[in-house]
Amino acid sequence: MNALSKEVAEVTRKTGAPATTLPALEAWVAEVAALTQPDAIHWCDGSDEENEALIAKMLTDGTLLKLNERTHPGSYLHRSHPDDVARVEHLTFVCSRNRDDAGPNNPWMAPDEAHAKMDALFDGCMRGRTMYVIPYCMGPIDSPLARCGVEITDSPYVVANMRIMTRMGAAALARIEREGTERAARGERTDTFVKGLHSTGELDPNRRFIMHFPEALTIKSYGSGYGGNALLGKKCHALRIASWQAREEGWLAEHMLIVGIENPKGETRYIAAAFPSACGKTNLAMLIPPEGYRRDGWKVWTVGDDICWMRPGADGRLYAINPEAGFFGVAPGTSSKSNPNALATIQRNTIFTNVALTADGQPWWEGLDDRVPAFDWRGNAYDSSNGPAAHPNARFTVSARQCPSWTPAAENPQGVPISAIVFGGRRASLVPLVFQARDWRHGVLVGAAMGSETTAAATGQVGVMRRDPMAMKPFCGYNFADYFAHWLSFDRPGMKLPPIFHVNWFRKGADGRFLWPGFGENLRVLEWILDRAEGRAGAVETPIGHLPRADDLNLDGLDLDGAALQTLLTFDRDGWRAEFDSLGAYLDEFGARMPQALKDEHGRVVSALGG
Ligand code: O2Y
Ligand code: MN
Repeated sequence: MNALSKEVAEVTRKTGAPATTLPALEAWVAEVAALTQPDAIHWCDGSDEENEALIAKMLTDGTLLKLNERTHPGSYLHRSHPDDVARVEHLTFVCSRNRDDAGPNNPWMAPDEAHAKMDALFDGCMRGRTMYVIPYCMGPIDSPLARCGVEITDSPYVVANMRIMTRMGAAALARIEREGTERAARGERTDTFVKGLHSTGELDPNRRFIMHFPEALTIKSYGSGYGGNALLGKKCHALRIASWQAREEGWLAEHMLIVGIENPKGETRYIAAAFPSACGKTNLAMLIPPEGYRRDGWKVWTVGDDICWMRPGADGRLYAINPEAGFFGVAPGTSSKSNPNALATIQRNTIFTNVALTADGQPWWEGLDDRVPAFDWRGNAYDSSNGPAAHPNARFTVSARQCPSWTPAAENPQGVPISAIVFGGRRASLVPLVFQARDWRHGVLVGAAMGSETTAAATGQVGVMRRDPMAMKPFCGYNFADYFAHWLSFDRPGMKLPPIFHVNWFRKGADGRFLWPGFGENLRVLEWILDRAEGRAGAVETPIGHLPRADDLNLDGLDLDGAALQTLLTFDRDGWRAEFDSLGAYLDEFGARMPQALKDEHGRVVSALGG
């Protein structure tokens, strides 16, 4: 037993108090301990002292390296196993009782088989290790939209990251216990927190699985210590399990950033936007307005950069919270040009994973600046012939509150009202800069049609186009056909739904160069979107939706070639006919479960496109 665990055991012995007042939680922890056989059990309270002790332990055993305290106070580098550097979609399963409930969009395994497989891996896997019990809350601790979970892990790195990414510790445990006690008083089951069991195991890629049991609100993850595979509050809970719960309970758990746009009159409107992984969500969430906009008084506020939980309010509008408390952002490409707010955010109290190091112990990655690092992400002396210095999926974990554009609205327990929903993809051709769906039903089809070219965030090939409806392909915990039906169900009397838009920042010209400058200039498109939402800006109607004309956008001070603008705002009828043929074939893959309303909507656009 190590010193830290001894200390915790001492405290428990002295007070004689059980670690939790909730019998269902106590029983589950005991059951997991019996299976995994740890040397010690540590209930995380989330305190600074606890964090400092864990960091000290990880510095001693080499899990963390201290970064330059002068330039990056309170910051550390973690190097993951070189075979464990990204999410593993092909090993991520939804284990619903009925295979069709998981849908063709998810690898599926029968729950009994999956439990047996995982429990065999977990059997005795924590011998010689400490088992950490992490109570956490996704969302502001006092929010009715927030949901709690408990992650059990043998990784102190996971504990340190969960402390940044969630509201972790004593307050979360108190909420779990209070909710359990209230349920017990009503005679209901008390284990309604999400149960996540994680072990890094031996990091053998052949013994690595991330299993979701949505009907049992349970996650089992073995064999990876990295990001979304191991920080179970994030993709596993807040998207896969939450999307299932959201469908049952009438809300939406989405892979969306939430950003507030304040106009010169001081009015702030919120946008929720879904983009596939590595399409610049973090950059858009922290956008710096172009010079002219800044001068006029525009401001941008960050609520969240990755996940959005939305539900209808009493007034029929959608209200959203960011269930996360931190950012797990991609480091490569982050610079004072691409995202000054992110760069400012990560100057202190940050855990970096798989970045390179300068000779004086500063974190470094491609795109940061023109210095040459001394060590690559594996810790070898840097040699450019070995590939990039930082791993392309290198990450920073940092509290959202450190972001200069962070807004206290992110702590509003009721959430922020959403004025527009934006879908986007990385499309080199065909898809215009921006268009607005005719109505909610058309907007759901636009979301279902989303596609993007793949990048390094998920294991696999780079640059291949794949469909990624609502950016939820790797994250929807159930059959996409039922998911589209759930989205369509919001279109009902009494709802005041936000308009839906599609953007494409990544259109390329014949010379292969991006046509749109992106970054802060994207605010010009967001301004049009918000004006449309309020019935102000002009547009031209086409079969794919409403497109702005050049005059409808504020392009003052933007140096943009006329031909480029023309391409960005053009509707290519023949190209869209082919696109809709391929979309029809995709929707058919879901068979009879695909809602007729969506097929009809597809048919409506096909007719409008003409034969
Ligand atoms: O979770 C990971 O392992 C990396 S992928 C990721 C991280 C933060 C936010 N989004 C993503 C994503 O793939 O969408
Ligand atoms: Mn994401």
